[in-house]
Amino acid sequence: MAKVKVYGPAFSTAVSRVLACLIEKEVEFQLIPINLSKAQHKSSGFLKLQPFGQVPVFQDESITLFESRAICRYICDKYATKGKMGLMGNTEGGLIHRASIDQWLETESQSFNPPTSTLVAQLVFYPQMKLKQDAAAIRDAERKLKKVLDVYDHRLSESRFLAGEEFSLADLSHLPNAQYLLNSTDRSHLFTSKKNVGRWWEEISGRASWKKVLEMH
Ligand SMILES: N[C@@H](CCC(=O)N[C@@H](CS)C(=O)NCC(=O)O)C(=O)O
Repeated sequence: MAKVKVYGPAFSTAVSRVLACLIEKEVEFQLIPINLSKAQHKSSGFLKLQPFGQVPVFQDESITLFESRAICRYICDKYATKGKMGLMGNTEGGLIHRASIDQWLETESQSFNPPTSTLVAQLVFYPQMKLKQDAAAIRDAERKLKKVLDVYDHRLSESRFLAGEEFSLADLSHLPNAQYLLNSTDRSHLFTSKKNVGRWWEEISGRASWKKVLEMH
């Protein structure tokens, strides 16, 4: 079987979400480097694959996809019988478990990602790119993230993972932004000060798949 292709740099949060999913599912892939600082993602060739000029792009046989969470859902469905099972639920858990995973995946995308991606951009990438930080945007994102993590801490007092007792795509999807905030900024306390969030982070970030992604950064 031909390897699937992922276009983009492994340090990109959206790219590393897809890489973590592929490694969990034991799907062989080829990572095709795209140099963001040389604006390769804005070239006419790349825009034919991804009309918004962003990474990642994913190719498997005749399908070309963008949007990291949609790519991960596709990988879980297409490679359902490979690698880690149940990332998007299983027959035992049925519709209710799958709906719960979808709920927390959407929560990641709609509630966790906006403040965390602002903080990662402002606190990690802006200094590297010598861009001026926006103190008001940082404050606002931090305030919003605290509220989201209060909800998470309560949820994680009831269950080991967000969608129940099994690690799922919903947990995996949080790894990239959380990794930068916990390890590349002085804001790790936002997570570690919360007992259940801290315990959850230790468990999900300790997965062998995620350690492999970090080695690729
Ligand atoms: N919602 C998209 C976000 C993609 C995205 O924001 N990619 C960033 C890297 S993490 C990018 O390409 N940034 C360059 C740009 O927007 O010009 C996904 O999850 O795939």
